[in-house]
Amino acid sequence: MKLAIVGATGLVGTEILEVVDLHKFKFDELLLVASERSVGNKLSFQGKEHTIIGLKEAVAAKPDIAIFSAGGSTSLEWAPKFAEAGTVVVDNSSAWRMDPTKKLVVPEINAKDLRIDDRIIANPNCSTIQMVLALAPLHDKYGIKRIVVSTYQSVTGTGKAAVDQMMNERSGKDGDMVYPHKIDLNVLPHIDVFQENGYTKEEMKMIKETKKIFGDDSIQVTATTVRIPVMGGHSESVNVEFSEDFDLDEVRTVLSGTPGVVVQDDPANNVYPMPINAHKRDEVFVGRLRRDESQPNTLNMWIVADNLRKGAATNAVQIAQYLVDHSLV
Ligand code: 2RA
Repeated sequence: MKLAIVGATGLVGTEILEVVDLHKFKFDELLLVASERSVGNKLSFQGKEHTIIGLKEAVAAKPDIAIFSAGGSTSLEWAPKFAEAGTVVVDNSSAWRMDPTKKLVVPEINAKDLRIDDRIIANPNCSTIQMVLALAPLHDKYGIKRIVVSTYQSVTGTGKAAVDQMMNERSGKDGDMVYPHKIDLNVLPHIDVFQENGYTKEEMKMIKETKKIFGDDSIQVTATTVRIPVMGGHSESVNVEFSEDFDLDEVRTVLSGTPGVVVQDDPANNVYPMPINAHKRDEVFVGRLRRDESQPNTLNMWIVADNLRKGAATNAVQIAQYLVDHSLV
């Protein structure tokens, strides 16, 4: 098994290496790939020193799997080249997610749809992954009609420069502005670019990706995505209307029995999911479960996950592991 990590020096790339190690993902050879400016630098992993290589050299090495976290333009240009060389690409960017010929995979939900000829596999957006993982078992049981979601997203979703902006503001230091406004002691209802319809690209990703992952265009979704000055992960307030009525205890039981989901729901004892507790965890945490008393068959949920873990690195490594376990690579 020859594994390549493309974008190995970024926030997500670093997290992918951590998860590869933690999950004991087996490989015989590891290729750490980054932009030209990092080529030749050394990076130690599992007690071994690796020299970072460029994309051309990585394609020529014909890795079995290449996990990409290098931005959409790099994925658009290079994922097909790796695929042509016989590599299976698991891509964290949005480049391929809505391509009708590509699978958009959260392993617990739809890895079973993967086939041997899937050479470029898209990892959904972090804010989508945590929401659909928690909603999937409820969709199976009660049938989702409509989702209203508001997110509270960590600055790590933007990358290292955004973390630096927040920490500089917090310590009173000058530094580069990644966001159009201050982020510390503030919130920005603005993630990615605004579209003609007044939604941001991030909001449209949640809307479109949710429908694709559930394979059901009839599900109505609306989203407001907000950046907040935290590090540990993304939080989401989800209001979901079902076709069928539900029993709250049954909802708790179903969620508690869902792989990758942890229910933390005991408000009387101040127990509910928080990003500070989700940091560096692979699970999706669900709490504040309560019936929406303003309309029938509708549930309110609070969903928190580390966006660099299940929202990116963990999901991607789980896809890679599924490929290996099912001889799809
Ligand atoms: C964000 N979900 O949080 C987007 C991309 N990682 O910025």
